[in-house]
Amino acid sequence: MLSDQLERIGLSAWFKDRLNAGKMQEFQLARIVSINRNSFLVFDGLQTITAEITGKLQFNASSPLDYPAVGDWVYLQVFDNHSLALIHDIIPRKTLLKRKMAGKRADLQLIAANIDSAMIIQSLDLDFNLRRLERYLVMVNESDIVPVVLLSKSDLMNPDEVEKKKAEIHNLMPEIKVVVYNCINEAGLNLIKDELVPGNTFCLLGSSGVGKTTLINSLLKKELYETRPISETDGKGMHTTTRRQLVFLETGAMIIDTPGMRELGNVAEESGLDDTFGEIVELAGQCRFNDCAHIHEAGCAVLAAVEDGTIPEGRLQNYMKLKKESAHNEMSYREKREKNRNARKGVSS
Ligand SMILES: Nc1nc2c(ncn2[C@@H]2O[C@H](COP(=O)(O)OP(=O)(O)OP(=O)(O)O)[C@@H](O)[C@H]2O)c(=O)[nH]1
Ligand SMILES: [Mg+2]
Ligand SMILES: [Zn+2]
Repeated sequence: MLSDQLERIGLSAWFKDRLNAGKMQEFQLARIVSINRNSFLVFDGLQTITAEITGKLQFNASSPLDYPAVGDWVYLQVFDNHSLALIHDIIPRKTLLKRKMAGKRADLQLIAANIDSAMIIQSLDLDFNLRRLERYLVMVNESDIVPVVLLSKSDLMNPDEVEKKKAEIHNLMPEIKVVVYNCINEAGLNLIKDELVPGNTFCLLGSSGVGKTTLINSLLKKELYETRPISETDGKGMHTTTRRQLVFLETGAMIIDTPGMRELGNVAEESGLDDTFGEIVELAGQCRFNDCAHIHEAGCAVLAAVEDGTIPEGRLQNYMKLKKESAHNEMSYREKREKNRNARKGVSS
């Protein structure tokens, strides 16, 4: 029998349908709250327990995908009055937010599992950047997670500026919800609360210093997690949060705080690109040549749209850049090594 407390922390019908009857006889269920090296903090709706993964799970793991991520549901074996626990397996994931790190062998990093909606935060004063926003959107769209854009620190901007920035996003991506707020006088905070559907899991993404942790503290109505002012010299965040952390709000919504990313990493697949740059992909279908690269070709519908101002040039450039990265990622590790070796020998490929 599955108890209410698991439903309260996100165990919806989707997961219940995918539970293994045999494993349910042997183990209990819990959700990964945070990870510190080889030690996992899990919550079963009643207790927080420290756990490790079994040697078998470790032995069978062939990629980072095979290890638990924050937000994952796992089969847990609990010993000795909850002083020790073992994670035996991961329940199938509904969604998985991940990124590719350039040039590293173990180049896949799991950000969070079983997220319903990702909140991408940019601060209105220093961090607002459409190209970076597009990059985040590609990552989120690729995982089939609904994105919401939060523009923070509205107390530092005059309302006209705020409206202008909001309109810039709306003009490019009319289908994305944008919420303006700040944590000083809490304007807009209720709009964010409206987004936080009980039983759903959210994830905060964005550069260091945009106010991710401050938002969580505001929602909790207490200074539970550490925040730090951004640097006075370069206006950048101090990388205050160092670990992903699943937080349970009183309302029943769950929200994962993440450390600000130094580099966003590359995009992995084409799907997220197509979703994020839908209007460019659509126009590309109208180019005269099937293999149009939209650089200088005659009859290029994309360039015509840039020309007449429908598509900002920076957006097209960002699309091309991300597409190139994506193609590069498609190459296997071996191919990359080959290519680098040839480059060293002066062979062009
Ligand atoms: N003026 C103003 N400052 C804010 C607001 N929200 C956050 N801050 C400040 O911004 C600074 C950085 O906030 P954090 O919450 O630590 O930022 P973070 O996104 O969690 O950063 P990392 O953990 O490094 O990724 C702190 O000094 C906050 O007080 C806001 O709405 N208005
Ligand atoms: Mg933080
Ligand atoms: Zn074209």
